[in-house]
Amino acid sequence: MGHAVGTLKALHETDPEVFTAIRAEEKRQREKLVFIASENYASSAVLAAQGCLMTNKYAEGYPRRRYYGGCQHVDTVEELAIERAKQIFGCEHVNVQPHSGSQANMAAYLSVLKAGDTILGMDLAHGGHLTHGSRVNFSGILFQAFFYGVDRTTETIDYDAVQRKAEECRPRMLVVGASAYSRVLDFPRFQHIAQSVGAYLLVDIAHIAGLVATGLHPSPIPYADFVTTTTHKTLRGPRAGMVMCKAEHAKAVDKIIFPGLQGGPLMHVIAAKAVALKEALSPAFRMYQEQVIANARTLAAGLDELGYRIVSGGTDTHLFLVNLTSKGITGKEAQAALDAAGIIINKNAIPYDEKPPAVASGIRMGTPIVSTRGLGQSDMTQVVSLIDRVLQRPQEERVHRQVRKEVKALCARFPIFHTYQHAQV
Ligand code: DSN
Repeated sequence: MGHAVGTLKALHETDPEVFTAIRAEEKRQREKLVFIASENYASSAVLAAQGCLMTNKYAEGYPRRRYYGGCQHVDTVEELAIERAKQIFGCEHVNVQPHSGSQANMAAYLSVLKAGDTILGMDLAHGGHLTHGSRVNFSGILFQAFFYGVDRTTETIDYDAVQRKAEECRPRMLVVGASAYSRVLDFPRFQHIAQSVGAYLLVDIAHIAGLVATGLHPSPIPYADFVTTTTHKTLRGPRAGMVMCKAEHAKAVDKIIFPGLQGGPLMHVIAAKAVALKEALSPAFRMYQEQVIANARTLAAGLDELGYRIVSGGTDTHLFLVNLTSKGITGKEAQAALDAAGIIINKNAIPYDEKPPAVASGIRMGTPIVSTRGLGQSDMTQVVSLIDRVLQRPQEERVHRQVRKEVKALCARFPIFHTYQHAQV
């Protein structure tokens, strides 16, 4: 107990195995080019808060209404997180306690629905999310789930088809949001569809939260009953969730999160959410989000020029899907080859994919991480060429080696984790 709070030196002495794994992960994050659309590098300030001693505190309840004594300081951080979320998103109410996006969605559902009710969400196979009704997830186990998807030709949401589907299945809740859809979502239209069948509207902005926060994607707040998000994707905070809602649902949402679904809130994570939300209020954060979109567009356009088919023809956001069918390579093969070359992406089903998800015909690429490192559009042009060299010869180790070297050199031009680097043990 003699060390300064939370030092790597203490970790090294107590548990060299975990210390070594963390150091190895740090090196991986430093030296690889990551294009996983849902990942980001949280700032040193966010990491410091998330690793802080507020993890020691129990604080069931809400600020100034806790079940434990000694909550003055955790109340401060939770109130800061709440104020900042309201300021950024303009929501009437927010609960910052969900441990994850999945729990945030569960809370939104269970605040107004009961088991067996009908929900209508975007099909996972078309870019939706597991928690929007997939039968292997709580949302598909608890509720009767129906799905809408994208049009086969345009590969964008066909709103008339969503309307027809809603009229057929009469959901109690219409669920909007995606993890692999690159186009702007039309929230007024979704609200119109929900209202026409008497459904609640839940919009999950986990992927696009940073873009919504900075006005680079329209906000669903005026249209939706519930807006959920994770805080670690484009929003660049700690790994966690948040639920925003209309004032009329505030009591039900708070009650279902605690005591309904969770016990003690993770106060260290809530402190880190407050920090991330402060960062999201800065002009630099808007510039960052602009760069995220510009980088995604440049990357997609560059790949398109080399004959890679971009699903829906391009992107309005931080991500896009590449259909690799015409290149004669599966998503799984592409992921493995790029990984060997130091470029991290994930295989992804494309709409109407004939291959199983574990193989997939496509890959998903996102630019939140590389933009946090500081890479710009000219670097994206270099990345296009690196990716193409690997995917032209996915089996050739010589190519992997050469590209890996170039990736490492590119990463070295954009260093990250200064504090870790200087934390000598
Ligand atoms: N697993 C996340 C993603 O990669 O999009 C969503 O929860």
